[in-house]
Amino acid sequence: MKNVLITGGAGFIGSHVVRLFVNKYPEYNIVNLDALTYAGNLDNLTDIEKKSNYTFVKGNICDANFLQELFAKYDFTYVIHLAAESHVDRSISNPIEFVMTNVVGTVNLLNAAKHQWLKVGSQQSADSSQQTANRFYHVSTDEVYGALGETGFFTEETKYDPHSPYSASKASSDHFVRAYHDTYGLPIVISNCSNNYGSHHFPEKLIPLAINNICNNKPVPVYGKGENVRDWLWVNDHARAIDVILHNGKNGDTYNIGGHNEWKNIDLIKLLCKIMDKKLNRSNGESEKLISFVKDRAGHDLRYAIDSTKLKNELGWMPSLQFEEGLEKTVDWYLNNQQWLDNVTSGNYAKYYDEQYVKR
Ligand code: NAD
Ligand code: TDX
Repeated sequence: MKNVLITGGAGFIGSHVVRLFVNKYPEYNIVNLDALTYAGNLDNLTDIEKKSNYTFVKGNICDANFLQELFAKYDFTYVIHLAAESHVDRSISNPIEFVMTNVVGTVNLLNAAKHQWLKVGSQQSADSSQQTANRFYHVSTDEVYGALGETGFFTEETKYDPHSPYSASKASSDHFVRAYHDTYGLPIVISNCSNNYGSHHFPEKLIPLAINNICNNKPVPVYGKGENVRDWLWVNDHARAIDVILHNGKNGDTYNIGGHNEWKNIDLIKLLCKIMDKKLNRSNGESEKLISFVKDRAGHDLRYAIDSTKLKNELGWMPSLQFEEGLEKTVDWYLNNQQWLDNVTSGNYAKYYDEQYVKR
């Protein structure tokens, strides 16, 4: 039985990755390590929490000693690292938390993996073509590439040019992961994905925030003129890509993941309003009246768009779902899970799982 560490597995994307791996790989013992910050919610995983190949551990990646003990206990074969502070607006008001978790936390994890996998006397070398039994998979974002103008795409060769404290912290963590590969020969792989959407998305992010506000007849804040463009990918397709890259990606390589699905924020919100009118039996155009243009985000990147040709050509991955269908599915999920939404908006979801904590 291989032990597989997934960090941040109680968050939005992490919970989908945990679910996929627990269900698809009964031969893996999936250890979900999560600090349960405001964004981590064990209610995201109630359908799989009792499975025998799943273990939850509450812990913080900023605690280096705790990580070394955890690696010694489980001797992980793979690490899939998703734990992060993930919201750009929060990074603007509190950058240091992003440095601590996204940079220091990632380096702590790298150190723990290096300590466990590259013991003194091991035959590992810094040869990037070497395939090894272990793998440190770092989940990153397209935001490290900065902003595009009206045309063009981010490829794996695009120069890093982060603008927000969030993207700067993610860029820094990406550099550290590559440095551990180049310097110590740590077997790594990195993926940079575009904006995800789907179920269990915390309602501070654009799509779930808009759904929640429309339901409650509250204004839907659109930053600036709503001209900024994002490339949206269904979260389950991201999880599928992570599965493919973990198992078949090349040691030391980077893969871009995206849906070729660009939307101006204002067009996306208008589409969402139309879907919501239909679902809530409102007259056509009623939800759109809630759109409220507000002050722009500082340093707001104009456009992101991912070229995922490498992933398609080398590993055969393609998005599985059309955006309109995925958005409707997402709306349905939120309408059918009002209790989840009420719990996360009230902060009433922090559960204690003392018996499973790893003692410090
Ligand atoms: P999220 O904020 O929903 O979840 C983050 C999880 O990490 C939470 O469960 C939280 O409790 C946990 N966590 C935070 N700090 C921690 C710490 N110090 N120790 C242990 N656990 C901690 O984030 P998400 O949207 O699911 O993003 C997951 C990863 O994917 C992040 O690395 C993010 O940068 C990346 N990413 C996200 C998107 C997106 O559209 N959401 C796109 C591309 C890449
Ligand atoms: O209320 C809002 N109004 C608005 O117009 C919010 C919350 C956002 N926006 C705009 C800002 C962006 O142009 O909508 C777009 C999407 O915003 P977010 O949902 O905050 O996502 P973004 O900033 O693009 O970052 C997301 O994608 C990349 C994730 O939060 C990151 O973790 C991921 O790396």
